[in-house]
Amino acid sequence: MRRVLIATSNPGKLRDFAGAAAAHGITVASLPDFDSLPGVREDGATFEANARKKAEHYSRFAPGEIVLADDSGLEVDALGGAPGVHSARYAATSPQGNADDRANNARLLRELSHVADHTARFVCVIAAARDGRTLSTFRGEARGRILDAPRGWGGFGYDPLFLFPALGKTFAELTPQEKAGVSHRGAAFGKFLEWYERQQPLR
Ligand code: ITT
Repeated sequence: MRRVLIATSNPGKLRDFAGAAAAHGITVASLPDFDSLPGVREDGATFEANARKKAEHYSRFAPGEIVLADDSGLEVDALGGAPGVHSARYAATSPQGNADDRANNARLLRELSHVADHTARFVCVIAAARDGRTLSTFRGEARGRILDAPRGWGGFGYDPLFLFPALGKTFAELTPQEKAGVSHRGAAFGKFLEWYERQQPLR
């Protein structure tokens, strides 16, 4: 079975990718020894810039292989698109460190406590790189609404607060496969797979 390497420190993302890949007869694996590799500073102004930066950096540690990295986050309309590229560190006390999901969710609820419009979208940009060069990028989005209290135990990050109206469920109430079918990451990964299939004859 074909295998795609993913560079991420976030086990929730890896589960999402596994859910998205399962339907296509592809497996995903973390980049070997990912935890021992030097990190990369995610200081880009956009999801795309950070995704490219991560994919290019980590692909140097797996010569000749296509390595995927994703940069993603939540954009809340009434908050002018925040937390956006800062989603992982929304409640962080230092500029570099990520905050844990509970603290990030608590801050989001605080910021929205006196706001009527709770519409939001998740955005994911996947970059595919080989030997330090980005080959292509793929973007996906999912629109929804932020609840006043968490619901569900699956997923990660802001999933328990993100209601997907068409299903009447939060992303934390979906299985990884169900989430992949409607999520920003699933949409971006689907575009990657279309591109990947086209590359096969050339490789
Ligand atoms: P890597 O950079 O190592 O992949 P990370 O978690 O730091 O891991 P990002 O910098 O891309 O990744 O930050 C993404 C954050 O956006 C993530 O930590 C969540 O807070 C939020 N997020 C992104 N996708 C999400 C999803 O599908 N469900 C819930 N929250 C999500």
